[in-house]
Amino acid sequence: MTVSSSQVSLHTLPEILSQPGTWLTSQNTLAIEPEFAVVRERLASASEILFVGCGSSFYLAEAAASAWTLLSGQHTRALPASEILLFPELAQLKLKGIHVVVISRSGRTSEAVRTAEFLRAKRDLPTFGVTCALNSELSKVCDLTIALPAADEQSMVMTRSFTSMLLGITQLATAQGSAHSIVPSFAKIASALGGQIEALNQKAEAFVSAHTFADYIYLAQGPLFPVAREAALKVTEMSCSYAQPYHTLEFRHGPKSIVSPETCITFFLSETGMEAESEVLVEMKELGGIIVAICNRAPDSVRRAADFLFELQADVPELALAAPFLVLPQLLAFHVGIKKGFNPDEPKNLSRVVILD
Ligand code: F1P
Repeated sequence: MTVSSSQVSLHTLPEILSQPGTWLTSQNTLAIEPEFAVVRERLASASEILFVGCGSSFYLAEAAASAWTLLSGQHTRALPASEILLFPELAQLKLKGIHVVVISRSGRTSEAVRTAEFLRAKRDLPTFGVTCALNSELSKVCDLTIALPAADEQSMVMTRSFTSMLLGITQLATAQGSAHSIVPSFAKIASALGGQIEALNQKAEAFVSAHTFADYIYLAQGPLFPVAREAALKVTEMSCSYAQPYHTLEFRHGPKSIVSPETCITFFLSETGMEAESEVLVEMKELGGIIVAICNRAPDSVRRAADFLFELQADVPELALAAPFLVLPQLLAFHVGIKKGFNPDEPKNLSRVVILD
């Protein structure tokens, strides 16, 4: 007897499905938050912005860094908190004018809080927090902190918190008079996804029911590469499946040896790299892989080759695609977890927050 997802998981699926609405709520919250304008002005003067996080929040830091550079032209980097704590010299913190953004859903992760404390107190760097928790440990050690409580989750794994904080940071970058006005895009991506998310969930459940995979590969380039890394983490956390992210064109240089009918290969197709990336997709289909194609609009070659095609079909700048492109992989990871007998609300071996002694 298969257990239905609603009998096992009480939080994760509703939280995934709530993302379009949560994005709009969070956007409106930020627009009226007093700290938002101050953080925006402080970051606008940075010679470089260092984004920091742990786990999903590190991949979020990478996605935020890409979006920020594309929007504002400023130099950015992303590092896991542990790298700064263990190898501060390698973190190259001596450049004048570095500002730091520490991302933590809980605002309690020891490595994230300790890093914020170290950078502000020992390296005298302006340090800002982005979290989903109010009155957090993180806020006590940062100059200023932006909170998105509507995006917080009951569940262990990060889904809507990841995409909402990414869009929130993108909103910060946009407000600096960047080349693109991306804030109007949030309503467009929420509407484009909201109109199809229930059907997408049912299609994802049916796809997972019809296939059993031994390996999960996630491929992306540019601002979508951190999305591939986060998607790989989701299927590992929710279903204990082995997953690997690669830059799409890098996959040809060796890792493609793994491709078989038991390999699920998810392509996050950018608009900038569509021609080159879709050639890899067609090649991997010819090698026998099962192809999940995620794009804004699919060229005919992708439409013919994909075993599962998701098109957002929204008239938005490319970097606004990162958040909505994550929803299908979250749904697929959830249903793989249910099929394998796990409860995605309480993943094996995991705690909601990593607190160190
Ligand atoms: C970071 C994190 C999550 C991970 C798990 C444990 O949490 O590593 O990325 O999925 O929930 O905690 P946070 O610092 O963003 O609260």
